[in-house]
Amino acid sequence: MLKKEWPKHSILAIAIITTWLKTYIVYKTSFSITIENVLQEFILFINPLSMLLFIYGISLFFKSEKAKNRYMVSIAVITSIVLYGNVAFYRFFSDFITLPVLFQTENFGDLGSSAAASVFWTDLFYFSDVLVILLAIKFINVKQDKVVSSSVQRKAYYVLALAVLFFNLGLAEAERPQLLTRSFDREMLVKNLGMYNYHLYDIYVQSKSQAQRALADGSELVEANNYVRANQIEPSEDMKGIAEGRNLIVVTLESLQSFAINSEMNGQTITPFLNSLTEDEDTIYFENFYHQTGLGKTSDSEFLLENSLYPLSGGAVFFTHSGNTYNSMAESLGENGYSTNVQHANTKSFWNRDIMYESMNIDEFYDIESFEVGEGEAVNWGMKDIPFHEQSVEHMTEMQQPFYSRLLTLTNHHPFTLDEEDKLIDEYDSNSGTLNRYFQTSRYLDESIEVLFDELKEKGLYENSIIVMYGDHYGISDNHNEAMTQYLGEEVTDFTSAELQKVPFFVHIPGYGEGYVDDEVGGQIDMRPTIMNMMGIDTSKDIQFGGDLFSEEHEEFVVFRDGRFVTDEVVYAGNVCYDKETGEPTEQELCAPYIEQAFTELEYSESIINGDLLRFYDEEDGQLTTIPDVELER
Ligand code: GP9
Ligand code: MN
Repeated sequence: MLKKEWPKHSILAIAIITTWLKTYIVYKTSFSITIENVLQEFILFINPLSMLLFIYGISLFFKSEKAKNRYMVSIAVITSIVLYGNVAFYRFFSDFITLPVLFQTENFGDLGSSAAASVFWTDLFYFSDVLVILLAIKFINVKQDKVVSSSVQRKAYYVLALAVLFFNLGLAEAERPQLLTRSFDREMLVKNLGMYNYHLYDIYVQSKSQAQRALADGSELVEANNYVRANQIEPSEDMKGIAEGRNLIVVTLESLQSFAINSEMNGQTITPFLNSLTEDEDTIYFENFYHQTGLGKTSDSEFLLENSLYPLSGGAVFFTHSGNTYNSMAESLGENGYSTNVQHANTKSFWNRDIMYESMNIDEFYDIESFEVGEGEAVNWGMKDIPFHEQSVEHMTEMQQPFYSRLLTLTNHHPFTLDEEDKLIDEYDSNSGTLNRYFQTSRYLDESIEVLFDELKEKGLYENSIIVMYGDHYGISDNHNEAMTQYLGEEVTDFTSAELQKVPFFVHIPGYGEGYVDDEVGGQIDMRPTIMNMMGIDTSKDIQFGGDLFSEEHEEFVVFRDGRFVTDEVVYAGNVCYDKETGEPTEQELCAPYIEQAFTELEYSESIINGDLLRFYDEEDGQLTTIPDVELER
């Protein structure tokens, strides 16, 4: 029986196997997908299979042999087009296709003309499975069997397909935890899910946000805007325009938490240079400043910085809403005569930056391609921070001034590995290798900042710039509480954990002369209004959820992305209200009024992103653009 049936599905088997193998060969020859170990290679190998089983398997439902064959050829053609489309795109953009790029007409125009210029006859290989299937149909004599596949057979087949899918997902989860919820990199998605599954996932993510967008109209903005206006504060008069016309350099201090500043580890100073800045006459250091990022980590911090909106509760907004209209700090500075860019020695598709930066109107992105990584200059995630800063400043010498240049550091990133020669202090001695190494990489990051300052001075860029630096998010998660308890000498409770969300925030203004340590409670949401006021740009009509940290009116209320919050008196975490001073639980009433407000604030910000509501807003005159008769509160 089995023997008899085998030939019946031979075309199906041939189709699946050839498309599968072809896809794997294309992965290996037409894309540069980094493979670090055998497991990753295995995942890459099996990842086309589940989807191919599903779609080719539909042929089992066809009655006529002809229709069945025609269907399989069509699938081979469609999957080949998808694959080849990605190859063509990759040749020019070193990235995989995602729906938003197809709608960004400029991108597409570029692609069209350049792709046409280099179509080779060898590209026919990308369609080789179509040919194999056609030949198989022609020459293989499939046993003619009047009986259509039984439903039991089809069920068994789809159980197998599902099993392959879950096996693949399981391996991917083991290799890259939170791959789907965080979805940090297209390459990672393709590597773990496969090209075809990736596209389905991309379609799902993008259509979900498109649907929410389509349902939204400008009227929802009225409420959010009213809330923003009701909480709006007057920025500081003293700091207004203090850096007007200067270059603005914003440095993201990867994974740096405030506990490393002005403290020691086994008698060794962790961040000597940054410590010196806290006492520097040209620096204001904020010691009660918190990160507010969610799953989007670094990219969320960039989002907060540029827009003064909260990132999303699920997923990374850089991925899910990269097609939105934003009124970023870069855009405003651009309108005020600044050239704007981001420098980061990593692949540009990481966190979907290449696409999101276009939406935020950042003129240029110096990604890994703009840097020369010499021998010994890469570790862990990529280029080391010291050569990165040297080359970044080199780039600055060529920028049109005044510029806004944002530098994203990378060395102090989990798993915090360093080359021997860059270890300037010893490891710590806890049971967490992560924490032990963290001190060393933080020390290296600190060293690299000193290099940055020196380079700026040497290149004559220092005096006419303002340098703002902030820690993006935690480096040491709650998984290392035991080791942290040892380091801090006190148990890490929910209260401590919330306080550990403090990240450093430095405002360094060469020539300022009145530096101090500021204990104002603030968060990343406040960076945009604080910086813009110093740059002399009026943001009174912008929709921002933060406020100028230098203003007398600034409200000491920081909402974390997960709903926890901190004020100057209380910390609310794990549904318990703590006294900020003592860390002891206190009366719930002290937190009660803020609980609702924290929620409302996150909701309004989320509705703006989900509905892409800023497309209805004209920040020039603070008016809704589509519903002219709605009067906004001012
Ligand atoms: C990657 C870098 C680190 O480009 O920004 O990302 P993270 O994992 O910290 O979000
Ligand atoms: Mn980061």
